[in-house]
Amino acid sequence: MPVTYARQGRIGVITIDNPPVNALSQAVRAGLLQAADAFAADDQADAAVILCAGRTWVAGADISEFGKPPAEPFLPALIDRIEALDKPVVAALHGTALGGGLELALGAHARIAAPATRMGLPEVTLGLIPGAGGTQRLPRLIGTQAALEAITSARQIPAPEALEAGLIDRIAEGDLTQAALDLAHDVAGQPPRRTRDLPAPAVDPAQLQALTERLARSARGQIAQATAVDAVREGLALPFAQGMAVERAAFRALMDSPQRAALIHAFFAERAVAHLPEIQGVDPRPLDRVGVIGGGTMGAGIAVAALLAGLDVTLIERDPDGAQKATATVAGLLDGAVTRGKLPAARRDTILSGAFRTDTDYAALREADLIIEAVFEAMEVKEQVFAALDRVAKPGAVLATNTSYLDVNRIAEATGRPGDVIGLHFFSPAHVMRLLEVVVADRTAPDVTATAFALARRLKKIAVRAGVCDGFIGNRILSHYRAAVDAMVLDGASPYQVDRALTKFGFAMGPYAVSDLAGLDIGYMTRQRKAAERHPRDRVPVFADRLHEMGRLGRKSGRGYYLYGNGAPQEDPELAPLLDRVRADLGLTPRSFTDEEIVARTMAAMVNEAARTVADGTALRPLDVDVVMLNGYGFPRFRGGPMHWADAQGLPAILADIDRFSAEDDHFWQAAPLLRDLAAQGRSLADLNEGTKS
Ligand code: 3H9
Repeated sequence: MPVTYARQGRIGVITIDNPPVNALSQAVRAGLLQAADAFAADDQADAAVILCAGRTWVAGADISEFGKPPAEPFLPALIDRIEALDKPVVAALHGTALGGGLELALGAHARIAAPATRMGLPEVTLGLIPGAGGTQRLPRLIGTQAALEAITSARQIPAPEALEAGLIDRIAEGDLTQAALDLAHDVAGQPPRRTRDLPAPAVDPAQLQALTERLARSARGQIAQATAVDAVREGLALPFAQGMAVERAAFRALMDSPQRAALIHAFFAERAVAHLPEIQGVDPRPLDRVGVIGGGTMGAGIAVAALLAGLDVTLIERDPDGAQKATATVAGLLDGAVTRGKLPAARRDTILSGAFRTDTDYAALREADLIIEAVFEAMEVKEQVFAALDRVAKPGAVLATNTSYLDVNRIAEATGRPGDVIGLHFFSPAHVMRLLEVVVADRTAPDVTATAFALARRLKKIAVRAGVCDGFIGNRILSHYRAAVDAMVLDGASPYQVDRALTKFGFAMGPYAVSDLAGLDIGYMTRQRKAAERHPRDRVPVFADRLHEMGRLGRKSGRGYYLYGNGAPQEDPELAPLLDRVRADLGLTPRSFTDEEIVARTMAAMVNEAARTVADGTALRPLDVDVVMLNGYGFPRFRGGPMHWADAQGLPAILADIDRFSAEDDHFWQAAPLLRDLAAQGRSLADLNEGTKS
């Protein structure tokens, strides 16, 4: 029984106990309805409290029920029933009161919260709007503007702010249950204060307009945010019951939308990646002291990520000058965290004077539980570092490389303890980006993999398991679709059009703007590295080499594909003639591409290579690819990731595109056998996410 009804003195106590997050499953809704009826019929109870067992108040509707046929009782009706009771009900919140959970609390007649409670309506992050009264009750309690801000941003409001805004009535001092019972005693005998009966607040058209414009930028391509604004505005202009009908209709329409399916896939996929079969039941090794080798952008970022998570960090640089620079970089990044309100200034000071130190001698890493190397990307350098680490690291220390493409098996063989070696591919800036590719080499011990996943949890990052290959999951797929994009530019597309088409599709940035940000020397070095293994039919982006030779390195040199001054990046009028010259030298006749064609080719290349990474085990499942591309490569979340997107298009449609492109270039465009097999069997990539909730 996930919901129980009992009585303490003259107060009815309704307890929800549905671990892990007390989601409002059908059983919970049915139980709540029964409990509400029991309370209504209980002459001995003058008021009731609703409490949750476990770590949190209700965190929302049960998302795993979405997309399935809805089952009664429906949440809006249940909340209406509770609100309509003629004896007061107190909601006692703790943990996170989210979505339908907060809506349930809004239907109660008084709300009390433990001091650390956070409240929010995160439905837009799932492609939905609040569907159980949130758009109509929240504005009545805290005003239209504040409600719109909360709903469209999905922000979690801390208890003190909620109290000030009028969202809750009290913050519990001491024991929450006792404080809730006290509040119930205080309101017992009074007429219930129903949120629905509060006057609908005014809507300021100018503020609404400003919000709509802001959302057009911040929620580009997404439909839920604008739908939420409309539901609040239209609903508040009507009597409550009609306002609820407006909300319900909009909620139902979104429930049927591909964006909802994509965003919920992303939600469950991000959790599924942590359930790695090979480490089930395996204890991670102890992890308190971290060593970082190399204090460049990456090393300093990793050090800061670890420091912010409360770990002790020793950073090794080559000489005192390097160590001093690294300290300055780390201090600068910590300052940034203070400025952004992520770190109290006092904690920065204790970190810098206690948990963080630099050294120039590997011997300082003798006590480290985990050592992460972030030195120059060259096999000989890495091998030297690992051989040296082998001499100083204590037995059982995890030895990690932050390489983004090198062979982790070879690096592991440079030590006498390959079982302790693993790849930890952080993304830059490492203290901000949430993705961590955990590269498991042939001989990596399971408890080393478990330690990597435990580290990710501690750093609040999303770890995805990857196998060893050039580029692992993300960079391997990137280099393949990047080749498709560069081929279009060779054939006549403008890099600016490519960037526009792909940002319109939803990518955070276009590939050429990304090149400028990373530095054109990065791609140049990669091409040099791979030149020897190049196939005669591989198409070389000669224009990129030309720009590099001209010293146009991107943002850092003020000029790459774009021009960088004080304002926004500008298109460079000299780029088109340069491209024309390159094409003429290669004997290519330029042709035009539509935006749709650009997207189709980019996506087909991405999906094709992604299917190969799944087929050869580099990625465990299609959902692992999706999580990598969503969190490390700016793939639009509302499209769910390339594998989810491919299923939504239908694999036969993707294959038809690949076959069409293959008629021009059958060297690059060869359909992955996995795609062909799945399509022939009428199956989807999602079928391979077997045993997961997505
Ligand atoms: C909604 O409410 C619609 C209504 O307006 C209208 C309805 C008519 N359902 O994240 P964690 C699972 S929309 C089902 O790792 P944390 C999760 O998959 C909903 N399952 O923990 C995981 O399972 P597993 C609005 C859920 O401590 C486990 O619980 N609400 C749900 O890092 C632990 O989750 C939201 O969008 C759910 N609602 O974070 C809130 N939530 O162990 C979504 C979680 O098998 N949830 N699970 O992998 C969250 O944001 C976080 O889970 C929360 C806890 C902050 C609560």
